[in-house]
Amino acid sequence: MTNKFLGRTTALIELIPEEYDGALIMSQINGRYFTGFNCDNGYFIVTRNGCVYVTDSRYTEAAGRAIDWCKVMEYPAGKMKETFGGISQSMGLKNIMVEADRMTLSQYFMMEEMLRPAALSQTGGLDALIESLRVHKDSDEIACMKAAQNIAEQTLQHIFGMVREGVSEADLAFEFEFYARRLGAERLAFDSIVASGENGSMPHAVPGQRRIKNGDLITFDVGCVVDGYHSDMTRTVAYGDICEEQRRIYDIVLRAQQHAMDYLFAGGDDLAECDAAARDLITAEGYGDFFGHSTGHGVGLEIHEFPSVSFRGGKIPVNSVITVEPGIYLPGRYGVRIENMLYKTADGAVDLASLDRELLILG
Ligand SMILES: [Mn+2]
Repeated sequence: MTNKFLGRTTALIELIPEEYDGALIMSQINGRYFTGFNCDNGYFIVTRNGCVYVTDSRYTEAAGRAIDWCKVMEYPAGKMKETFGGISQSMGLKNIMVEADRMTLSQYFMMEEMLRPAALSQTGGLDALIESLRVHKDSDEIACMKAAQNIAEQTLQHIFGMVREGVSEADLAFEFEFYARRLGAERLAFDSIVASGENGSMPHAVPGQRRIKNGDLITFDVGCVVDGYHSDMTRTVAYGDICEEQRRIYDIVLRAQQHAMDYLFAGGDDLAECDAAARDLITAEGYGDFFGHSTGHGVGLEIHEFPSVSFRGGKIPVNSVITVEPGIYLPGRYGVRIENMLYKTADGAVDLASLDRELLILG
């Protein structure tokens, strides 16, 4: 069996420009991606002449077991500088790339001091190289995201059964977390959004004490995490008697989402065209001013990752996972958003969501 983490690390080394010996990866997310080990204090030094993973005594044993294809070292308390200085010298490091997007200035100065005499890169570049690898999901990653999505769907159906007059947004959000974790979610992908009635016009409303009442549209934006991988889904449902315009904007959003998804199913691979497929339909129906955000985003080890489905454009990478989530938000009144997560294949796309999208009227 080939080790996929060694494979990812090797792929990164091949992307690193010649003027650098290698890279220092110290963010938890990227460390996990390249080693499979989830640690909040790991320093993965990747070079053409070998790799070393450095951590402290809390994690040495577990790291040694998890990363058996690379040298694992412990820096003793108070001996960080000696340890990293020794590594830098023995590996002959001169110029190292760092994760400019993911480190603080203090961390930069600290590592510059620790790894002397090696220099750390002062411009970005490593982040984009890592992004270009992470964006292509393998079958294990897809399986995790599908599992997370399945838990979210089962849980949301359970929540739909709880919607009645007087129940608060906060109650529904809390029950979502409780139920999802009991079904095996390691955690939620983000704080659930439950936005009812006039709160629905705020795309990222925080669930509060507002209670469900007749005539509400209720937007649920929820996700779970399985083995580090996130799911993301939004459904808007109605409670009781809704008006003609509420039905109308629901129908427009659903058609806009379907239009963008059909673009992907048919093999479309441009981010701006995908965004426009949803946006132009909403604009043509007269609600363009009420759809302010981009149509979607990449999902994976993080809930929002490369690429962005927006006017900025660019190719949609094969094997990436992106969301399609148009919405219409009428300030002070109500809002609708519908979101599915899709897997982009070589000649089309696979919908990773299976929960119904027809308007569900509860109560
Ligand atoms: Mn989303």
